[in-house]
Amino acid sequence: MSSTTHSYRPTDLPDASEMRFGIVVAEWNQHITGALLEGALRILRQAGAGEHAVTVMHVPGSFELIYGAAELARHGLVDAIITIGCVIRGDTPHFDYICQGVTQEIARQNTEGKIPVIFGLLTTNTEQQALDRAGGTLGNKGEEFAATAIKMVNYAWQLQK
Ligand code: DLZ
Repeated sequence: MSSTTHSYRPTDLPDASEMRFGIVVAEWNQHITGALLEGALRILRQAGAGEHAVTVMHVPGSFELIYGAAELARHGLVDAIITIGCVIRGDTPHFDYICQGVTQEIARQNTEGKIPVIFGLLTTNTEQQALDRAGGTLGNKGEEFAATAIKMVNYAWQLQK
């Protein structure tokens, strides 16, 4: 994991071997979201999450992350959900509407739902900025999304004890 993106390392993470994760991935800008997904899966595995403990679901665009995450949570099969999408301002006439809609709805799901929903939406001005964050010069943000999910499940479980 690149040290330029954040300060924590995979070895600092709680054991994820008993945790179940859902990942909802947007198909728009697939070359970016696919790389973010790979990064997220890598960290989940390194932290001990089993192959069958990770459910990956695909939705068409970032806007559909809202429904995708809400429905996945409703089924009660996972302890946290990671959303992964990428909206590039230059390519997207209604960039602000998509970004605001997804941000507000994922925030709402975190306060009204029962499990953490990780906000893994890259919002960049250019494709290069997105590439930099999807395994490029600034590391892979997917790793950070996964590490955050593990930490939040651990947080929830600590409160349940
Ligand atoms: C329509 C659209 C556009 C123009 N750009 C993007 C984008 O950059 N990233 C992304 O994830 N999705 C984009 N979409 C699709 C919308 O998220 C959504 O799928 C459609 O508006 C249909 O609801």
